[in-house]
Amino acid sequence: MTNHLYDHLIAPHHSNDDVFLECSERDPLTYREFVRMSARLAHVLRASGFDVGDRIVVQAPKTFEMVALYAAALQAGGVFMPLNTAYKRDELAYFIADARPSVIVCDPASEVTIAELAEPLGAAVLTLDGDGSGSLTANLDAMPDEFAAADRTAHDLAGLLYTSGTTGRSKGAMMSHDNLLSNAVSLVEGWQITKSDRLIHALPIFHTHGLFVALNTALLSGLRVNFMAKFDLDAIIAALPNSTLMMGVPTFYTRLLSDGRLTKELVDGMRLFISGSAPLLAETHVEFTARTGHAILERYGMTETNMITSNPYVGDRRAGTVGMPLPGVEIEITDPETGQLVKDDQVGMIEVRGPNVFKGYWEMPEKTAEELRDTGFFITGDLGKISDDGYLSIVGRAKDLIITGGYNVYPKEIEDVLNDVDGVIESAVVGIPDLDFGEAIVAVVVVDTDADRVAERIDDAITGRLARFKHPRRYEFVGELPRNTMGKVQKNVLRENYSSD
Ligand code: MLC
Ligand code: AMP
Repeated sequence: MTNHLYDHLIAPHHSNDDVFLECSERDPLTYREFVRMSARLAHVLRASGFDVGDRIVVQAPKTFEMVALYAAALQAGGVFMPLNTAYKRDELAYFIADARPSVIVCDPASEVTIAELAEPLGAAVLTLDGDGSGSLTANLDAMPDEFAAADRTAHDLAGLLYTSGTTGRSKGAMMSHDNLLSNAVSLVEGWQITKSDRLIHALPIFHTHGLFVALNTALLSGLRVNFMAKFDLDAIIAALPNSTLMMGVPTFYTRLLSDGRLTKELVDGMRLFISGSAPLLAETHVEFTARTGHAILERYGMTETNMITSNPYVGDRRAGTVGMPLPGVEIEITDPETGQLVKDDQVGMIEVRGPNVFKGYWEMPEKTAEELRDTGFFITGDLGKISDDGYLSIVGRAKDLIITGGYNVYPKEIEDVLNDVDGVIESAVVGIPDLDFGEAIVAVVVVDTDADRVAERIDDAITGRLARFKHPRRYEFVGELPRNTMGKVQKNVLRENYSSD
Protein backbone atom coordinates (compact mmCIF):
# COMPACT_ATOMS: atom_id res chain seq x y z
CA MET A 1 0.00 0.00 0.00
CA THR A 2 1.28 3.46 -0.80
CA ASN A 3 -0.02 6.88 0.04
CA HIS A 4 2.06 9.46 -1.80
CA LEU A 5 1.96 12.40 0.61
CA TYR A 6 1.66 10.38 3.80
CA ASP A 7 4.68 8.26 2.86
CA HIS A 8 6.87 11.33 2.26
CA LEU A 9 5.61 13.89 4.75
CA ILE A 10 4.26 12.01 7.75
CA ALA A 11 5.47 8.38 7.95
CA PRO A 12 9.17 9.36 8.12
CA HIS A 13 8.50 11.07 11.47
CA HIS A 14 7.14 7.97 13.20
CA SER A 15 10.05 7.87 15.66
CA ASN A 16 11.22 11.47 15.41
CA ASP A 17 11.43 13.11 18.84
CA ASP A 18 12.31 16.57 17.53
CA VAL A 19 9.83 19.37 18.16
CA PHE A 20 7.50 20.03 15.23
CA LEU A 21 5.06 22.68 16.52
CA GLU A 22 5.57 25.09 19.39
CA CYS A 23 3.57 28.08 20.57
CA SER A 24 3.40 30.27 23.65
CA GLU A 25 0.12 28.84 25.02
CA ARG A 26 0.89 25.11 25.24
CA ASP A 27 3.56 22.45 25.45
CA PRO A 28 5.44 21.80 22.23
CA LEU A 29 4.39 18.87 20.06
CA THR A 30 7.09 16.54 18.76
CA TYR A 31 6.95 14.94 15.35
CA ARG A 32 6.36 11.54 16.96
CA GLU A 33 3.43 12.94 18.96
CA PHE A 34 2.10 14.62 15.83
CA VAL A 35 2.12 11.31 13.91
CA ARG A 36 0.19 9.68 16.77
CA MET A 37 -2.30 12.54 17.00
CA SER A 38 -3.01 12.41 13.29
CA ALA A 39 -3.46 8.61 13.36
CA ARG A 40 -5.99 8.98 16.18
CA LEU A 41 -7.79 11.72 14.27
CA ALA A 42 -7.91 9.49 11.19
CA HIS A 43 -9.76 6.91 13.34
CA VAL A 44 -12.18 9.62 14.49
CA LEU A 45 -12.83 10.57 10.87
CA ARG A 46 -13.47 6.96 9.83
CA ALA A 47 -15.84 6.49 12.76
CA SER A 48 -17.69 9.62 11.58
CA GLY A 49 -18.28 8.12 8.13
CA PHE A 50 -15.29 9.61 6.29
CA ASP A 51 -14.41 7.31 3.36
CA VAL A 52 -11.59 7.27 0.84
CA GLY A 53 -12.13 10.10 -1.69
CA ASP A 54 -14.45 12.07 0.61
CA ARG A 55 -14.04 15.78 1.23
CA ILE A 56 -13.58 17.17 4.74
CA VAL A 57 -14.45 20.85 5.18
CA VAL A 58 -12.54 22.58 7.98
CA GLN A 59 -13.33 26.08 9.22
CA ALA A 60 -11.57 26.12 12.55
CA PRO A 61 -9.01 28.07 14.59
CA LYS A 62 -5.32 27.64 13.85
CA THR A 63 -4.26 24.85 16.24
CA PHE A 64 -1.87 21.89 16.37
CA GLU A 65 -4.98 19.72 16.00
CA MET A 66 -5.93 21.38 12.73
CA VAL A 67 -2.51 20.58 11.28
CA ALA A 68 -2.89 16.98 12.49
CA LEU A 69 -6.36 16.92 10.93
CA TYR A 70 -4.79 17.75 7.57
CA ALA A 71 -2.42 14.80 8.04
CA ALA A 72 -5.35 12.62 9.21
CA ALA A 73 -7.41 13.45 6.12
CA LEU A 74 -4.46 12.49 3.90
CA GLN A 75 -3.87 9.14 5.55
CA ALA A 76 -7.59 8.36 5.55
CA GLY A 77 -7.40 8.88 1.76
CA GLY A 78 -9.59 11.99 1.74
CA VAL A 79 -9.50 15.50 0.39
CA PHE A 80 -8.74 18.38 2.79
CA MET A 81 -10.77 21.53 2.22
CA PRO A 82 -9.93 24.39 4.60
CA LEU A 83 -12.04 27.57 4.64
CA ASN A 84 -11.21 31.11 5.72
CA THR A 85 -12.39 31.59 9.32
CA ALA A 86 -13.83 34.98 8.31
CA TYR A 87 -16.45 33.49 5.95
CA LYS A 88 -20.09 34.17 6.83
CA ARG A 89 -23.12 31.91 6.49
CA ASP A 90 -23.94 32.75 2.84
CA GLU A 91 -20.36 32.13 1.79
CA LEU A 92 -20.19 28.86 3.73
CA ALA A 93 -23.52 27.66 2.32
CA TYR A 94 -22.13 27.81 -1.20
CA PHE A 95 -18.85 26.02 -0.45
CA ILE A 96 -20.50 23.24 1.53
CA ALA A 97 -23.28 22.60 -1.00
CA ASP A 98 -20.75 22.62 -3.85
CA ALA A 99 -18.14 20.31 -2.31
CA ARG A 100 -20.58 17.94 -0.56
CA PRO A 101 -18.24 16.89 2.28
CA SER A 102 -19.02 13.87 4.45
CA VAL A 103 -17.45 15.56 7.51
CA ILE A 104 -17.30 19.22 8.54
CA VAL A 105 -15.10 20.47 11.37
CA CYS A 106 -15.94 23.92 12.72
CA ASP A 107 -15.47 26.30 15.62
CA PRO A 108 -17.99 25.50 18.40
CA ALA A 109 -19.31 29.07 17.97
CA SER A 110 -20.59 28.27 14.47
CA GLU A 111 -21.84 24.74 15.18
CA VAL A 112 -25.54 25.63 14.87
CA THR A 113 -25.10 27.35 11.50
CA ILE A 114 -22.88 24.60 10.17
CA ALA A 115 -25.25 21.88 11.37
CA GLU A 116 -28.06 23.51 9.34
CA LEU A 117 -25.89 23.55 6.24
CA ALA A 118 -24.67 19.97 6.82
CA GLU A 119 -28.12 18.52 7.35
CA PRO A 120 -29.26 18.20 3.70
CA LEU A 121 -26.00 16.38 2.89
CA GLY A 122 -26.08 14.10 5.92
CA ALA A 123 -22.56 15.28 6.75
CA ALA A 124 -21.17 14.71 10.25
CA VAL A 125 -20.33 17.92 12.17
CA LEU A 126 -17.46 17.95 14.67
CA THR A 127 -16.09 20.92 16.58
CA LEU A 128 -12.57 22.17 17.23
CA ASP A 129 -11.86 25.13 19.48
CA GLY A 130 -8.80 27.39 19.70
CA ASP A 131 -7.39 25.37 22.63
CA GLY A 132 -7.71 22.06 20.79
CA SER A 133 -10.85 20.97 22.63
CA GLY A 134 -14.16 20.05 20.97
CA SER A 135 -16.09 17.00 19.86
CA LEU A 136 -13.35 16.18 17.30
CA THR A 137 -10.80 15.56 20.03
CA ALA A 138 -13.03 14.62 23.00
CA ASN A 139 -12.28 10.87 22.71
CA LEU A 140 -8.92 11.09 21.05
CA ASP A 141 -7.00 9.24 23.75
CA ALA A 142 -9.29 6.23 23.37
CA MET A 143 -8.33 5.86 19.70
CA PRO A 144 -5.47 3.62 18.49
CA ASP A 145 -2.31 5.60 17.74
CA GLU A 146 -1.59 3.71 14.52
CA PHE A 147 -3.68 3.96 11.34
CA ALA A 148 -3.10 1.98 8.14
CA ALA A 149 -2.87 4.75 5.54
CA ALA A 150 -5.29 4.36 2.64
CA ASP A 151 -3.83 3.59 -0.76
CA ARG A 152 -3.45 6.83 -2.73
CA THR A 153 -1.48 7.41 -5.91
CA ALA A 154 0.36 10.56 -6.94
CA HIS A 155 -2.63 11.56 -9.06
CA ASP A 156 -5.35 11.20 -6.43
CA LEU A 157 -6.77 14.34 -4.89
CA ALA A 158 -5.39 15.59 -1.58
CA GLY A 159 -6.78 19.12 -1.38
CA LEU A 160 -9.67 21.22 -2.62
CA LEU A 161 -9.06 24.96 -2.26
CA TYR A 162 -11.67 27.44 -3.42
CA THR A 163 -10.69 30.54 -5.32
CA SER A 164 -13.12 33.26 -6.29
CA GLY A 165 -13.85 33.98 -9.92
CA THR A 166 -14.05 37.16 -11.96
CA THR A 167 -17.45 36.21 -13.26
CA GLY A 168 -19.38 34.72 -10.41
CA ARG A 169 -19.15 31.43 -8.59
CA SER A 170 -16.06 30.40 -6.64
CA LYS A 171 -14.20 27.44 -8.06
CA GLY A 172 -12.65 24.54 -6.17
CA ALA A 173 -9.07 23.95 -7.32
CA MET A 174 -8.35 20.21 -7.22
CA MET A 175 -4.84 19.54 -5.94
CA SER A 176 -3.32 16.08 -6.31
CA HIS A 177 -0.81 14.41 -3.99
CA ASP A 178 1.89 15.00 -6.58
CA ASN A 179 0.96 18.66 -7.15
CA LEU A 180 1.69 19.26 -3.48
CA LEU A 181 4.65 16.95 -3.00
CA SER A 182 6.57 17.96 -6.14
CA ASN A 183 6.27 21.62 -5.13
CA ALA A 184 7.38 21.01 -1.55
CA VAL A 185 10.43 19.09 -2.81
CA SER A 186 11.40 21.97 -5.14
CA LEU A 187 11.02 24.55 -2.38
CA VAL A 188 13.00 22.61 0.22
CA GLU A 189 15.83 22.20 -2.27
CA GLY A 190 15.62 25.71 -3.71
CA TRP A 191 15.47 27.48 -0.37
CA GLN A 192 17.94 25.03 1.26
CA ILE A 193 15.53 24.25 4.09
CA THR A 194 16.84 21.74 6.63
CA LYS A 195 15.81 20.29 9.97
CA SER A 196 17.99 22.90 11.67
CA ASP A 197 15.65 25.66 10.53
CA ARG A 198 13.25 27.37 12.90
CA LEU A 199 10.30 28.81 11.02
CA ILE A 200 8.15 31.75 12.12
CA HIS A 201 4.64 30.71 11.05
CA ALA A 202 2.18 33.59 11.46
CA LEU A 203 0.09 32.96 8.33
CA PRO A 204 -3.40 31.46 8.33
CA ILE A 205 -3.48 27.74 7.46
CA PHE A 206 -6.56 27.84 5.24
CA HIS A 207 -4.63 29.01 2.15
CA THR A 208 -1.84 27.63 -0.01
CA HIS A 209 0.82 29.86 1.54
CA GLY A 210 0.44 28.97 5.23
CA LEU A 211 -0.74 25.39 4.63
CA PHE A 212 1.13 23.91 1.69
CA VAL A 213 4.14 26.20 1.23
CA ALA A 214 4.95 26.50 4.94
CA LEU A 215 3.75 23.21 6.45
CA ASN A 216 4.56 20.78 3.64
CA THR A 217 8.12 22.11 3.50
CA ALA A 218 8.32 21.88 7.30
CA LEU A 219 7.15 18.26 7.28
CA LEU A 220 9.47 17.37 4.43
CA SER A 221 12.53 18.85 6.11
CA GLY A 222 11.67 18.12 9.75
CA LEU A 223 12.19 21.72 10.90
CA ARG A 224 10.79 23.37 14.02
CA VAL A 225 7.75 25.62 13.60
CA ASN A 226 6.99 28.59 15.83
CA PHE A 227 3.25 28.35 15.33
CA MET A 228 1.57 31.71 15.97
CA ALA A 229 -2.20 32.11 15.98
CA LYS A 230 -1.93 35.19 13.76
CA PHE A 231 0.40 38.01 12.78
CA ASP A 232 1.37 39.88 15.94
CA LEU A 233 4.22 42.36 15.54
CA ASP A 234 5.44 42.05 19.14
CA ALA A 235 5.43 38.26 19.01
CA ILE A 236 7.39 38.25 15.76
CA ILE A 237 9.96 40.74 17.05
CA ALA A 238 10.35 38.52 20.13
CA ALA A 239 10.75 35.38 18.01
CA LEU A 240 13.23 36.72 15.43
CA PRO A 241 16.43 36.24 17.51
CA ASN A 242 15.65 32.51 17.88
CA SER A 243 14.50 31.87 14.32
CA THR A 244 16.13 31.23 10.95
CA LEU A 245 13.26 31.44 8.48
CA MET A 246 10.08 33.45 7.94
CA MET A 247 7.39 33.24 5.26
CA GLY A 248 5.01 36.15 4.95
CA VAL A 249 2.88 38.37 2.76
CA PRO A 250 4.21 41.90 1.99
CA THR A 251 2.14 43.39 4.85
CA PHE A 252 4.39 41.43 7.28
CA TYR A 253 7.42 43.25 5.91
CA THR A 254 5.92 46.76 5.78
CA ARG A 255 4.70 46.33 9.38
CA LEU A 256 8.13 45.11 10.51
CA LEU A 257 9.77 48.09 8.80
CA SER A 258 7.42 50.48 10.58
CA ASP A 259 8.88 49.29 13.91
CA GLY A 260 12.16 50.75 15.18
CA ARG A 261 13.01 47.47 16.92
CA LEU A 262 13.78 45.87 13.54
CA THR A 263 17.58 46.10 13.38
CA LYS A 264 20.49 44.10 11.97
CA GLU A 265 21.23 42.74 15.45
CA LEU A 266 17.66 41.50 15.94
CA VAL A 267 17.84 39.32 12.81
CA ASP A 268 21.42 38.17 13.26
CA GLY A 269 20.41 34.50 13.40
CA MET A 270 17.98 34.67 10.50
CA ARG A 271 18.87 32.78 7.34
CA LEU A 272 16.01 33.73 5.01
CA PHE A 273 12.97 36.01 4.70
CA ILE A 274 10.47 34.95 2.02
CA SER A 275 7.59 37.02 0.63
CA GLY A 276 4.69 36.09 -1.63
CA SER A 277 0.94 36.06 -2.34
CA ALA A 278 0.93 39.74 -3.35
CA PRO A 279 3.39 42.18 -4.94
CA LEU A 280 6.27 43.25 -2.72
CA LEU A 281 7.08 46.85 -3.57
CA ALA A 282 10.67 47.27 -4.78
CA GLU A 283 11.06 50.06 -2.21
CA THR A 284 10.09 47.67 0.61
CA HIS A 285 12.71 45.22 -0.65
CA VAL A 286 15.39 47.93 -0.79
CA GLU A 287 14.48 49.40 2.61
CA PHE A 288 14.47 45.97 4.25
CA THR A 289 17.94 45.20 2.89
CA ALA A 290 19.27 48.55 4.06
CA ARG A 291 17.85 48.05 7.57
CA THR A 292 18.63 44.36 8.12
CA GLY A 293 21.24 43.29 5.59
CA HIS A 294 18.79 40.64 4.32
CA ALA A 295 17.48 40.64 0.73
CA ILE A 296 13.90 39.35 0.94
CA LEU A 297 13.41 36.36 -1.37
CA GLU A 298 10.24 37.01 -3.39
CA ARG A 299 8.43 34.14 -5.03
CA TYR A 300 5.22 33.87 -7.07
CA GLY A 301 2.40 31.36 -6.82
CA MET A 302 -1.30 30.70 -7.05
CA THR A 303 -3.78 28.38 -5.44
CA GLU A 304 -4.17 26.51 -8.75
CA THR A 305 -0.44 26.11 -9.35
CA ASN A 306 1.30 26.13 -5.97
CA MET A 307 4.59 27.99 -6.34
CA ILE A 308 5.65 28.87 -9.88
CA THR A 309 8.80 30.99 -9.68
CA SER A 310 11.29 32.03 -7.04
CA ASN A 311 14.19 34.40 -6.74
CA PRO A 312 17.41 32.45 -6.20
CA TYR A 313 18.64 31.45 -2.75
CA VAL A 314 22.20 31.84 -4.00
CA GLY A 315 22.48 34.75 -6.40
CA ASP A 316 20.78 38.03 -7.12
CA ARG A 317 17.38 38.41 -5.37
CA ARG A 318 16.13 41.17 -7.60
CA ALA A 319 13.68 43.73 -6.20
CA GLY A 320 10.45 44.01 -8.20
CA THR A 321 10.84 40.55 -9.76
CA VAL A 322 9.61 37.10 -8.75
CA GLY A 323 12.63 35.23 -10.08
CA MET A 324 12.86 32.15 -12.28
CA PRO A 325 10.63 29.08 -12.76
CA LEU A 326 11.10 26.33 -10.18
CA PRO A 327 12.67 23.08 -11.45
CA GLY A 328 10.28 21.24 -13.79
CA VAL A 329 8.04 24.30 -14.19
CA GLU A 330 7.71 26.00 -17.59
CA ILE A 331 6.52 29.54 -18.18
CA GLU A 332 5.32 31.16 -21.39
CA ILE A 333 4.32 34.76 -21.99
CA THR A 334 1.51 34.95 -24.53
CA ASP A 335 -0.69 37.50 -26.22
CA PRO A 336 -3.89 37.56 -24.13
CA GLU A 337 -6.03 37.87 -27.30
CA THR A 338 -4.41 35.30 -29.58
CA GLY A 339 -2.61 33.00 -27.15
CA GLN A 340 0.53 33.25 -29.34
CA LEU A 341 3.95 33.68 -27.74
CA VAL A 342 4.96 37.35 -27.48
CA LYS A 343 8.37 38.59 -28.59
CA ASP A 344 11.23 38.60 -26.08
CA ASP A 345 10.92 41.06 -23.21
CA GLN A 346 7.32 42.03 -24.05
CA VAL A 347 4.44 42.06 -21.60
CA GLY A 348 1.83 39.33 -21.94
CA MET A 349 -0.21 36.70 -20.15
CA ILE A 350 1.79 34.43 -17.84
CA GLU A 351 1.04 30.78 -18.58
CA VAL A 352 2.47 27.91 -16.58
CA ARG A 353 2.89 24.16 -16.99
CA GLY A 354 4.42 21.56 -14.70
CA PRO A 355 3.78 18.96 -12.00
CA ASN A 356 2.63 21.81 -9.75
CA VAL A 357 -0.40 22.68 -11.92
CA PHE A 358 -3.77 21.54 -10.53
CA LYS A 359 -6.12 18.92 -11.98
CA GLY A 360 -8.93 21.33 -12.84
CA TYR A 361 -11.88 22.97 -11.11
CA TRP A 362 -14.17 20.76 -9.07
CA GLU A 363 -17.18 19.78 -11.20
CA MET A 364 -16.65 22.72 -13.60
CA PRO A 365 -15.32 21.25 -16.86
CA GLU A 366 -16.13 24.41 -18.87
CA LYS A 367 -14.25 26.70 -16.46
CA THR A 368 -11.35 24.24 -16.46
CA ALA A 369 -11.27 24.23 -20.26
CA GLU A 370 -11.24 28.05 -20.33
CA GLU A 371 -8.16 28.31 -18.15
CA LEU A 372 -6.25 25.04 -18.55
CA ARG A 373 -5.16 24.42 -22.14
CA ASP A 374 -5.01 20.93 -23.71
CA THR A 375 -1.25 21.45 -23.84
CA GLY A 376 -1.18 21.54 -20.03
CA PHE A 377 -0.52 25.29 -19.81
CA PHE A 378 -2.61 27.14 -17.21
CA ILE A 379 -3.59 30.73 -17.98
CA THR A 380 -2.83 32.59 -14.77
CA GLY A 381 -4.59 35.91 -15.44
CA ASP A 382 -1.38 37.69 -14.39
CA LEU A 383 0.52 39.86 -16.84
CA GLY A 384 4.28 39.74 -16.89
CA LYS A 385 7.53 39.85 -18.80
CA ILE A 386 10.80 37.97 -18.65
CA SER A 387 14.15 39.76 -18.68
CA ASP A 388 17.07 38.72 -20.89
CA ASP A 389 18.58 36.83 -17.98
CA GLY A 390 15.38 35.02 -17.11
CA TYR A 391 13.78 36.98 -14.25
CA LEU A 392 9.97 37.21 -14.35
CA SER A 393 8.30 40.51 -13.36
CA ILE A 394 4.58 40.68 -12.74
CA VAL A 395 3.38 43.97 -14.18
CA GLY A 396 -0.38 43.73 -13.79
CA ARG A 397 -3.44 41.52 -13.86
CA ALA A 398 -5.77 40.72 -16.73
CA LYS A 399 -8.29 39.50 -14.14
CA ASP A 400 -10.43 41.98 -12.20
CA LEU A 401 -8.95 41.12 -8.83
CA ILE A 402 -7.96 43.03 -5.69
CA ILE A 403 -5.32 41.59 -3.34
CA THR A 404 -5.64 43.04 0.14
CA GLY A 405 -3.15 41.87 2.75
CA GLY A 406 -2.62 38.70 0.71
CA TYR A 407 -6.34 37.87 0.45
CA ASN A 408 -7.91 37.81 -3.00
CA VAL A 409 -11.15 39.69 -3.44
CA TYR A 410 -13.10 39.70 -6.67
CA PRO A 411 -14.95 43.02 -7.19
CA LYS A 412 -17.85 41.21 -8.86
CA GLU A 413 -18.76 39.46 -5.60
CA ILE A 414 -19.03 42.80 -3.78
CA GLU A 415 -20.77 44.53 -6.69
CA ASP A 416 -23.40 41.76 -6.73
CA VAL A 417 -24.20 42.42 -3.06
CA LEU A 418 -24.27 46.20 -3.58
CA ASN A 419 -26.45 46.00 -6.69
CA ASP A 420 -29.01 43.92 -4.76
CA VAL A 421 -29.53 46.74 -2.25
CA ASP A 422 -32.73 48.71 -2.63
CA GLY A 423 -31.86 52.17 -4.01
CA VAL A 424 -28.58 51.16 -5.68
CA ILE A 425 -28.63 51.59 -9.46
CA GLU A 426 -25.16 50.27 -10.13
CA SER A 427 -21.73 50.02 -8.57
CA ALA A 428 -18.07 49.49 -9.35
CA VAL A 429 -15.51 48.18 -6.89
CA VAL A 430 -11.80 48.90 -7.32
CA GLY A 431 -8.56 48.50 -5.37
CA ILE A 432 -6.41 51.54 -4.61
CA PRO A 433 -2.88 51.57 -3.19
CA ASP A 434 -2.73 51.12 0.58
CA LEU A 435 0.38 51.32 2.73
CA ASP A 436 -0.60 48.48 5.06
CA PHE A 437 -2.62 46.04 2.91
CA GLY A 438 -1.06 46.82 -0.49
CA GLU A 439 -4.51 47.48 -1.90
CA ALA A 440 -7.67 48.77 -0.20
CA ILE A 441 -11.20 48.26 -1.46
CA VAL A 442 -13.21 51.29 -2.63
CA ALA A 443 -16.86 51.02 -3.74
CA VAL A 444 -18.22 53.62 -6.15
CA VAL A 445 -22.00 53.55 -6.03
CA VAL A 446 -24.77 55.20 -8.04
CA VAL A 447 -28.00 55.53 -6.00
CA ASP A 448 -31.48 56.58 -7.01
CA THR A 449 -32.58 58.20 -3.74
CA ASP A 450 -31.19 59.66 -0.52
CA ALA A 451 -27.57 58.42 -0.29
CA ASP A 452 -27.58 58.32 3.54
CA ARG A 453 -30.52 55.94 3.71
CA VAL A 454 -29.07 53.69 1.02
CA ALA A 455 -25.69 53.73 2.80
CA GLU A 456 -27.33 52.23 5.89
CA ARG A 457 -28.90 49.47 3.84
CA ILE A 458 -25.56 48.84 2.11
CA ASP A 459 -23.87 48.53 5.47
CA ASP A 460 -26.39 45.91 6.62
CA ALA A 461 -26.10 43.91 3.41
CA ILE A 462 -22.29 43.92 3.33
CA THR A 463 -21.95 43.11 7.03
CA GLY A 464 -24.43 40.26 6.85
CA ARG A 465 -23.20 38.60 3.71
CA LEU A 466 -19.46 39.08 3.25
CA ALA A 467 -16.36 38.27 5.28
CA ARG A 468 -14.84 41.36 6.92
CA PHE A 469 -11.75 41.48 4.69
CA LYS A 470 -14.04 41.93 1.63
CA HIS A 471 -15.77 45.00 3.07
CA PRO A 472 -15.05 48.25 1.20
CA ARG A 473 -12.96 50.60 3.32
CA ARG A 474 -14.47 53.57 1.56
CA TYR A 475 -17.67 54.42 -0.36
CA GLU A 476 -18.07 57.10 -2.99
CA PHE A 477 -21.60 58.02 -4.04
CA VAL A 478 -21.64 59.42 -7.57
CA GLY A 479 -24.18 60.46 -10.22
CA GLU A 480 -22.80 58.10 -12.85
CA LEU A 481 -19.87 55.79 -13.58
CA PRO A 482 -17.31 56.67 -16.25
CA ARG A 483 -17.74 54.52 -19.36
CA ASN A 484 -15.80 54.01 -22.58
CA THR A 485 -17.38 54.19 -26.03
CA MET A 486 -18.35 50.52 -25.75
CA GLY A 487 -20.32 51.30 -22.57
CA LYS A 488 -17.86 49.44 -20.32
CA VAL A 489 -17.15 50.96 -16.88
CA GLN A 490 -13.65 52.45 -16.86
CA LYS A 491 -12.26 51.03 -13.64
CA ASN A 492 -8.81 52.45 -14.42
CA VAL A 493 -10.32 55.95 -14.30
CA LEU A 494 -11.94 55.23 -10.94
CA ARG A 495 -8.67 53.82 -9.61
CA GLU A 496 -6.79 56.92 -10.71
CA ASN A 497 -9.42 59.31 -9.33
CA TYR A 498 -9.54 57.78 -5.87
CA SER A 499 -5.84 56.86 -5.55
CA SER A 500 -4.78 60.47 -5.70
CA ASP A 501 -6.97 61.50 -2.71
C1 MLC B 1 -7.68 41.49 8.38
N1 MLC B 1 -8.52 42.46 7.96
C2 MLC B 1 -8.31 42.68 6.66
C3 MLC B 1 -7.30 41.78 6.28
N2 MLC B 1 -6.94 41.05 7.36
N3 MLC B 1 -8.87 43.54 5.79
C4 MLC B 1 -8.44 43.52 4.53
N4 MLC B 1 -7.48 42.67 4.10
C5 MLC B 1 -6.90 41.79 4.96
N5 MLC B 1 -5.96 40.94 4.53
C6 MLC B 1 -9.49 43.23 8.73
C7 MLC B 1 -9.71 42.72 10.11
O1 MLC B 1 -10.85 41.90 10.10
C8 MLC B 1 -9.90 44.00 10.91
O2 MLC B 1 -11.22 44.42 10.79
C9 MLC B 1 -9.06 45.01 10.21
O3 MLC B 1 -8.90 44.50 8.86
C10 MLC B 1 -7.70 45.23 10.78
O4 MLC B 1 -7.18 44.00 11.17
P1 MLC B 1 -5.69 43.81 11.62
O5 MLC B 1 -5.69 43.33 13.04
O6 MLC B 1 -4.83 44.96 11.26
O7 MLC B 1 -5.32 42.64 10.65
P2 MLC B 1 -4.50 41.40 10.99
O8 MLC B 1 -5.29 40.45 11.79
O9 MLC B 1 -3.19 41.86 11.54
O10 MLC B 1 -4.32 40.73 9.54
C11 MLC B 1 -3.62 41.34 8.53
C12 MLC B 1 -2.76 40.27 7.86
C13 MLC B 1 -3.66 39.05 7.54
C14 MLC B 1 -2.18 40.87 6.59
C15 MLC B 1 -1.63 39.86 8.77
O11 MLC B 1 -4.72 39.44 6.70
C16 MLC B 1 -2.92 37.91 6.95
O12 MLC B 1 -2.31 37.10 7.63
N6 MLC B 1 -2.93 37.80 5.61
C17 MLC B 1 -2.31 36.71 4.91
C18 MLC B 1 -3.24 36.14 3.89
C19 MLC B 1 -2.65 34.89 3.22
O13 MLC B 1 -2.16 33.97 3.85
N7 MLC B 1 -2.69 34.84 1.91
C20 MLC B 1 -2.13 33.74 1.13
C21 MLC B 1 -3.12 33.30 0.06
S1 MLC B 1 -2.39 31.99 -0.89
P3 MLC B 1 -11.90 45.44 11.81
O14 MLC B 1 -13.21 44.82 12.05
O15 MLC B 1 -11.04 45.52 13.01
O16 MLC B 1 -11.95 46.72 11.05
C22 MLC B 1 -1.84 32.76 -2.29
C23 MLC B 1 -0.95 32.00 -3.17
C24 MLC B 1 0.46 32.42 -2.93
O17 MLC B 1 -2.07 33.91 -2.49
O18 MLC B 1 1.16 32.82 -3.85
O19 MLC B 1 0.84 32.38 -1.77
P1 AMP C 1 -4.57 33.06 -4.91
O1 AMP C 1 -5.65 32.91 -5.92
O2 AMP C 1 -5.04 33.49 -3.56
O3 AMP C 1 -3.76 31.87 -4.89
O4 AMP C 1 -3.67 34.26 -5.41
C1 AMP C 1 -2.85 34.12 -6.51
C2 AMP C 1 -2.49 35.47 -7.07
O5 AMP C 1 -1.68 36.18 -6.13
C3 AMP C 1 -1.65 35.38 -8.31
O6 AMP C 1 -2.42 35.12 -9.47
C4 AMP C 1 -0.99 36.74 -8.33
O7 AMP C 1 -1.86 37.71 -8.90
C5 AMP C 1 -0.81 37.03 -6.84
N1 AMP C 1 0.57 36.80 -6.39
C6 AMP C 1 1.11 35.75 -5.74
N2 AMP C 1 2.41 35.96 -5.48
C7 AMP C 1 2.72 37.18 -6.00
C8 AMP C 1 3.90 37.97 -6.07
N3 AMP C 1 5.04 37.58 -5.51
N4 AMP C 1 3.83 39.17 -6.70
C9 AMP C 1 2.67 39.60 -7.25
N5 AMP C 1 1.53 38.91 -7.20
C10 AMP C 1 1.55 37.71 -6.59
